[in-house]
Amino acid sequence: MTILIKNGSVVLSTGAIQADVLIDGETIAAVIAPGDTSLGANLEATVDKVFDARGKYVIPGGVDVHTHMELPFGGTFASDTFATGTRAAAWGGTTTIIDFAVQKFGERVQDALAAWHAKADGQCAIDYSFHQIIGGVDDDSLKAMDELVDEGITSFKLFMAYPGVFYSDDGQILRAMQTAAKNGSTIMMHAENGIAIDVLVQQALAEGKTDPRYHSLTRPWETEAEATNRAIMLAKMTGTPLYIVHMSAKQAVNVVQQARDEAWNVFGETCPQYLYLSLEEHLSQPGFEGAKWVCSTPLRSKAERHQQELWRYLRTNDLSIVSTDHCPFCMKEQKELGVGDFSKIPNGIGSVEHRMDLIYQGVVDGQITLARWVEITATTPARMFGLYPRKGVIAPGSDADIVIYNPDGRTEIGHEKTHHMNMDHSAWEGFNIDGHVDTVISRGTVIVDDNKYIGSDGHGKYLKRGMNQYLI
Ligand code: DUC
Ligand code: ZN
Ligand code: ZN
Repeated sequence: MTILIKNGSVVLSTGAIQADVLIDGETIAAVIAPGDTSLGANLEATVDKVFDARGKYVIPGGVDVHTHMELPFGGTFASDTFATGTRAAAWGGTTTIIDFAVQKFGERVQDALAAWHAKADGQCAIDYSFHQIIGGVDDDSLKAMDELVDEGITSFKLFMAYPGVFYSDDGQILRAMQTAAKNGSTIMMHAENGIAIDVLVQQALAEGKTDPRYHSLTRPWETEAEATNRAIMLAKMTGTPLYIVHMSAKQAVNVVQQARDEAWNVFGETCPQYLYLSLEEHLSQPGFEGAKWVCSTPLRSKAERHQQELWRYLRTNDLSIVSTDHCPFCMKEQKELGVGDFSKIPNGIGSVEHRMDLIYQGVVDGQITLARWVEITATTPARMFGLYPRKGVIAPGSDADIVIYNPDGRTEIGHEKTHHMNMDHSAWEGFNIDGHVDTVISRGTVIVDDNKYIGSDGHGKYLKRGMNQYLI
């Protein structure tokens, strides 16, 4: 199958150019400058399908490096399967996800990884890969990290939060970082001081403070900034690259900024929820409504102006990537587990379908440039996690993962009946975007067009990854 996308504005992390894009099979065959007839004066007549992208943006498919399909959490499982979650991702212009395989304490890492393959293989609408969560650092799991790197899993997530569940103490973190420093992989860190948070949670509950908003009030910014600093210092001691996930507190990103000013290999990620949603407007809604917005790190105070600072840090590249931390739970029977006790509300928000749109709105609002939109949602994620130039760019030889984005379109996101994630509500109800995902192509196959999903479960291939391409 050959496809020609003509007359569009091809947006790369380096800027936009007028060009046609020729796809042959699963890859991009050529990016053709206006007036270049070297592939034939009437190329259009020779291809199988033509898209006219006049007035539209032609961008690399989104790369969401932080999702949790079917994550076991708080006595339940994240409600999207790999089939439903990747379909929803496709609707929103994301053509690659990296999900987290979970090793729990006492489990073999290899078995945990095999279990994740069993959930995902043959199910995905788009290409996918895994990071590995190490929930029990010991001699066996450290050895397994080396094995996994050889298999193309080049990033490992540790938790400084959730004592008794995913938590690693500083000694375990140091050992895992030493291993990563030797085998060249990247450590991803959930940086919150879980020991301090657990004390604050117990104290709040003892005082009868049970509403969802106490989730944020018992995880103050200091717990994020302290853990971020500790993670950076431990990483510095070992020389491992460190990627801090889902950052929400401006003070924590300031710590990342200081490390980056020293030219240390430290990187920060944020998520749409921290750029748009807040403690006051969302988590504090009356009754149990606020449970929809319980996630960790938590939504922060609008009055403290974290959102403006996070956008600024995206401009300065102290935050390098916007992922979703997609971790959906229904209200019914899932979030409801925490009625009367906020600490029992499963943590997570579903956004995998909306990331490209929500961050495009940042372009419309003047927060970031068009090129930076592509950079933080596609190009940098691919480079950070060893998928570039196969993913994250429109260039000859790259996979033909392409989105035709219409800046004159409109996307009303939110309502349960209009999104495609397996959730009975939306954290994004009422958000309207001045743009629209018109067409999505995954490895040369059109999977979304004209407001219709025409892809298939199992089209997505598992991706072995190389190393982080930002190391100095
Ligand atoms: N944060 C969430 O919100 N959900 C799952 C795990 C996490 O770290
Ligand atoms: Zn986390
Ligand atoms: Zn996560």
